[in-house]
Amino acid sequence: MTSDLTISSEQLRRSAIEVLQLNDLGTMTSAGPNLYPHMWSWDAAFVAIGLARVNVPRAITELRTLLNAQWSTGMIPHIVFSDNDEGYFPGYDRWGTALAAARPAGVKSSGICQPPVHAIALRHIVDRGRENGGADQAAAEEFLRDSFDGWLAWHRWLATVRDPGGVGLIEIHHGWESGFDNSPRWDGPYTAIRPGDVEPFTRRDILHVADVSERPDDAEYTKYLWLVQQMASVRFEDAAVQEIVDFRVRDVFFSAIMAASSDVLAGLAEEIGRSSEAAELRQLTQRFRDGVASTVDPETGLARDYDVLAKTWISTDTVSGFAPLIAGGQPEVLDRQRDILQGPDWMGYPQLLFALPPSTSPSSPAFRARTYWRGPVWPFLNLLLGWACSRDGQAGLHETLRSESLRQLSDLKFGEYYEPFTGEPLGSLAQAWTAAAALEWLGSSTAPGAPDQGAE
Ligand code: 2M8
Repeated sequence: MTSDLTISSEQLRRSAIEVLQLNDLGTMTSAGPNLYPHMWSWDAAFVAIGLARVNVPRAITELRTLLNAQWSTGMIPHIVFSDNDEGYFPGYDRWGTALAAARPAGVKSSGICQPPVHAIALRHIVDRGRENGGADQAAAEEFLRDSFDGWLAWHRWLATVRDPGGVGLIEIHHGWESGFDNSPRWDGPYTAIRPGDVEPFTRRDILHVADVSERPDDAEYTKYLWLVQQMASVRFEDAAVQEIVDFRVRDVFFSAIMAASSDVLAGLAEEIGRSSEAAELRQLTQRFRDGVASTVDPETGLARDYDVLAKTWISTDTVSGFAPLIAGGQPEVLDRQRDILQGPDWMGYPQLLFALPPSTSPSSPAFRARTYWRGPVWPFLNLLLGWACSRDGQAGLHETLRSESLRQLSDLKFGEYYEPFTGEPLGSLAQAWTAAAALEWLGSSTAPGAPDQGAE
């Protein structure tokens, strides 16, 4: 248990709630107070999980706002813009989505997507609603019935448009779609990109971090914007984007979330009597589990991405290699992965301040302790891993992730990401999904009736 938590769980809970309030824009939560003044798709799902611990109706509002931005194709965009036009680049105008035929009227969004964690968030909302009973239960169950077709359309769009060949792996068209923006996973595909003329730009992200070297550099941003420009040139029309875009990668971690979320959505479908959709979603679960398993390198035991344009596997020592643990599936693959995860290259790396997996293994030459997706620890990912452990009955690993996460988060800074050796919070402080992760960890005990986590 977390005997060395230096603050009480009540203090942590209160501070986490304050961070969500600070980011609360009314009907959406900004991903971070300065750096990210809009709603991000997978951040919103984690935020909803945290909110469901304290305010079920507000958690519902979060997902409803996101779903209102769903395109007519079924795609859920990765950013829903708030009215703050100043704070973030690229903003709505630069995206060029105003000309996209599939974008819903009256909503400002980007034109790409992020991993589909949303059904998992919906499950949490329904569960919290039922625990609370009364109005919370009624609202959560009504939201499940009302929103189900939207989530189903989202999964169907991913399964058809982003995996047309049915290989069980989702194709992404921008590193931003993975959520692991500048991970070493994408070095190969980005190195191959030769941007054409990119309109001049002024970045805002570097105004909001203490050390600009933590963020991607201008050359990387030029490529990011080139891809946006390419997609805008065909008005974000799905088939045309796939024809022209310079980044086409089968993302194993995205695919694992697709498998896990489809499974959860299938369970929810059964609860509301949608049995044929439940069967369809179970098939998707199997397809994407198999797809993820097919990428595992027999030598390293880690899952890999696939570069469609270069026709090569992408092998990196990044946390995405543990995609099978998220997807679920074959016990022998998962057992081996859990051993590797807890071994000396990952959670057992001797210099780690907390036994939590860095985004890149410190044993890898690609590891950078302070650079964004190249090494720091990301708290929301640990929550996702912990959730998968609970699903699979892995109480021991769940408890390690939980107690170590609570120790990490007891600095009350709610960093976007953390330096693995010193525990320094980096990037945006008061990051919404980090606060949400704290709330969920505090609320989710593997041992029913376990004592309060504070040591005071
Ligand atoms: C980061 O990505 C955005 C672009 O989408 C950025 O750097 O501007 C990533 O960490 C992503 O995973 C996350 O959803 C987003 C907001 O927290 O920030």
